[in-house]
Amino acid sequence: MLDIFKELSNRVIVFDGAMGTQLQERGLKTGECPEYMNITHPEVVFDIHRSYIEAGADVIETNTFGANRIKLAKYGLENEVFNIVTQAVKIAKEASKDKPVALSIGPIGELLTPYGDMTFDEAYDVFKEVVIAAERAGADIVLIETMSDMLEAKAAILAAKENSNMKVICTMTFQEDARTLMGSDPITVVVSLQGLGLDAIGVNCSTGPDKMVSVVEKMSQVSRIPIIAQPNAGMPVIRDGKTVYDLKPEEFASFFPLLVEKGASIVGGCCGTTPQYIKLVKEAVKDLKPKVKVTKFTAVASNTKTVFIGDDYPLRVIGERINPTGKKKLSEAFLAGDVSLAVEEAIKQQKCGAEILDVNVGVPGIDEEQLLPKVVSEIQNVVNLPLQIDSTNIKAVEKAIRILRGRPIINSVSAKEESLKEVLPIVKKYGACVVGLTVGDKGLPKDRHERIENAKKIIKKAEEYGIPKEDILIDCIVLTVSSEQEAAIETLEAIKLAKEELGVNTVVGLSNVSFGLPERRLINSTFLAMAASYGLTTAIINPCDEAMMDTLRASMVLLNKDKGSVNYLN
Ligand code: HCS
Repeated sequence: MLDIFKELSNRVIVFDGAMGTQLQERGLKTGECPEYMNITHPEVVFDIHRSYIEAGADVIETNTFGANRIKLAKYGLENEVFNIVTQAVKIAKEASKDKPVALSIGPIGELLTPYGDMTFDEAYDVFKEVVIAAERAGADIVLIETMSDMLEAKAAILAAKENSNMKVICTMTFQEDARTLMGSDPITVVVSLQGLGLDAIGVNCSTGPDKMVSVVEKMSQVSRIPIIAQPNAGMPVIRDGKTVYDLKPEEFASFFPLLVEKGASIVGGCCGTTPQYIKLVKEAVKDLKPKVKVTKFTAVASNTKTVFIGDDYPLRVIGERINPTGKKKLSEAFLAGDVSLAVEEAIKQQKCGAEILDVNVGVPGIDEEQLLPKVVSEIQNVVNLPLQIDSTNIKAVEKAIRILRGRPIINSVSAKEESLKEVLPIVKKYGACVVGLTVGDKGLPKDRHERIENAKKIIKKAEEYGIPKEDILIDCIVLTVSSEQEAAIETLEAIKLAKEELGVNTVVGLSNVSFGLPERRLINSTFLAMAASYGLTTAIINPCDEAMMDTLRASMVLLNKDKGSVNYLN
């Protein structure tokens, strides 16, 4: 059997083209169930697969795009998922012989909350049923396609990863403005989804190949995995009440060298394409080599926005206010299951200039596993900032991350064995970033060297789990200068060493530094400016503290990280 992922080092892989529009051309009427053709007209489906193989496709996609119980229920076929998927895989395998078969999974057809009523768990179960049937029938790859909502895509990816051993590919659909229907841009999609264990990520449907070029180009800026592009045969137009695609096969195929140049290494077709299109695509890419790229970056994301972190960017502000410690009202609200105060606080911090929000619901006696996901879900519905999930209860962290749109930071892992063992597998599984606390077996670090030793231990262990150091923010631990005056300078020096010796990003929560001193805001904001000049990349602060934010804006001008002083002047 052809291993397409190995083969990618030699050549571009070609998937097949459209199924739905091909079925229509071969007799499927409006209102009929396309996937039921696997049962009623297997010879038609077989013939489509064979034509694609003869055209040169390396991979065949099953006729299962809508074979989930929710979509099938529209035809009274909700109990036929297993039969339809089994039959679809069987037909594809017969037709493809030694070529891999990819299970096509399209959107459920109902929106997830808050856009609709479906929950993440319900979506997960719908996908799981399809995945299990397909693997049993012998499918090789899961191709999750035409997704508009990153959370629905995530439910499908996790259903595939957790219930099968098949390779998993996911393509999202972008509109002409290069955003999905739910507002996600190509960079945000890749940053958010690639770390979930995907084998390739990309774009399909919606537009023709011309409009896809810039989407692929953006994706490849942040992609650590192969990129797939499956365009339509041009933009759909309605003619005589029918949807048609106007781009001719020759013109369609002519864009593929450019798609490969911009970073696509797996290509194919979507609606309106036929075996003739795939034949010409195959010819167009047959002598091309996929581009080899090394992508190193640190970024987190919400549903609609990516925030890059690092030396080349301004110091990023993580809002610290959603934390009940020392806050009576917020603690009481959380205990009563009321998340409205946390949501208000999120909105307020966004207005004040936070770029990421820390979310902590840790009140003694609270059911964090239930509350943390609820708070995260409500906050992400109203605020478009990436989130930092802050809890020592790893089960609560995992539950919150599952239903989160975007890429979070997990706060935190320490250099202690049990913490590394508990937290890093979750960081890896969900492709998150993580705060690495430079606290080890000896407790709080006494100087810069102990901080760096602890940081090294975290980085090494993370690498063993396959987590690159770009995904770690080393917390250089701020202690109180009023009890130990050298504490602040040790933190600052550790920030510098972490950057220069270890090449990692850093974070601090800095209000501790001034504890017990008068004029705390003065000490805090001065320390922030100093930390910025030592190379700090991220700070956990109160973004509504004007002294802090003013100092930060001024520091960014002086450090040449606010080009044209744009933020400062505004
Ligand atoms: N592979 C599916 C995608 C539809 S958007 C089809 O029918 O061609």
